[in-house]
Amino acid sequence: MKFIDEAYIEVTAGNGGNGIVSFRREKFIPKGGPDGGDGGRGGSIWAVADRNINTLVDYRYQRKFVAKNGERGRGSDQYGAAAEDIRLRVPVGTQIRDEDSGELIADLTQHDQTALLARGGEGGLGNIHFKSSTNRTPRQATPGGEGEHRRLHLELKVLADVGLLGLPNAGKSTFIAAVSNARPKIADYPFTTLHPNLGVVRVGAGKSFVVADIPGLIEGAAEGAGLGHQFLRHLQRTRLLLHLVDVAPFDPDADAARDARAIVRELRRYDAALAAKPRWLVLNKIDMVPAAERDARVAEFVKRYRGRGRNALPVERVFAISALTREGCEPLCLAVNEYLETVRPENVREADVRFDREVARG
Ligand SMILES: Nc1nc2c(ncn2[C@@H]2O[C@H](COP(=O)(O)OP(=O)(O)OP(=O)(O)O)[C@@H](O)[C@H]2O)c(=O)[nH]1
Ligand SMILES: [Mg+2]
Repeated sequence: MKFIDEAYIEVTAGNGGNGIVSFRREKFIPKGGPDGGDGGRGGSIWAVADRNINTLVDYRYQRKFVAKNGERGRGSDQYGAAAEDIRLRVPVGTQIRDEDSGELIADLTQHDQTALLARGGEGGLGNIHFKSSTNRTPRQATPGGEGEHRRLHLELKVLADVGLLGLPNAGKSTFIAAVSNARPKIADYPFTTLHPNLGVVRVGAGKSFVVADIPGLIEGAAEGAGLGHQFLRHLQRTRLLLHLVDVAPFDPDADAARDARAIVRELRRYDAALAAKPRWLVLNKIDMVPAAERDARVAEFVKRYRGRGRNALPVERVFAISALTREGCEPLCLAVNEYLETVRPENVREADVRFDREVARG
């Protein structure tokens, strides 16, 4: 299944059926009263969050949704039937905006949560409603109301407590596989991960949090380098970012600290609020550094990453781990959990997030 996190659709609700003018015609009753019924309501269009789907790919194939009109009223006091509503299923985490006004119409963050996208027109009134003591033969009826029409922008932003950030090959997927139930693809070439993977990390009885692994980010992503930077939207709902850094890059000319600073710049260019989120440094692949050199390597990295003067970057917490051997992973997860408990009583509701093995395998 293809992972798609953005789509543009058009929804048109049905018009209400017209009310009609009609009079009873029965044998032996020369002047029957009005009996024109009301029109039925036009079909409305709704969005419904469904944890069983996790991509907007369906809305790349079908983009226009038109609900049926309500039936017109008929004689003999018969009301027209209402048209059926259309319910569009979207992944949990989908935000829906009016493309023309930019207004946020819905942010569906829970399974089964529902939002009205386009309201069906009301049915018109038949002439039975216009009868009065002075007007026994009303020739009046009202037309059905028009259904709403909207152009919409759908954007999926996954729900996770913690987001992983870093260059390709930093070991993000290896880390999420080491600490959670996620089984993403891992490989020694850049851009292995092409879509977010979610994993649940369990830290002791009843305690867990959700981590999002996303594609690698490189300098120039804002201009489209690598996979671009659009997937950073999946970090926007997180409470904490873990910036993974390869402390033992294969390329001898690589400058881990400089590259890490470049990642922060890209983050800022995408969204200043995202760059302002709490961000911890996680120095990965520490197994590649001889034990005696580790402390010095970490200290040197942090010093160069932080920088000086006006361009100094904040350094909140620093961890050295090996996602491969799992060294240091547990203390990190415990610290993350402790931190999340201080910033928010409730973590992302696991029940609302689906961890699709099919998609995870890519
Ligand atoms: N020695 C060592 N290798 C590691 C460690 N973590 C990851 N690797 C290796 O680094 C390579 C890249 O790992 P991935 O987990 O795919 O990296 P990623 O950050 O998800 O990469 P992209 O998905 O391309 O952004 C793989 O060959 C891993 O086996 C580690 O702690 N130590
Ligand atoms: Mg990956």
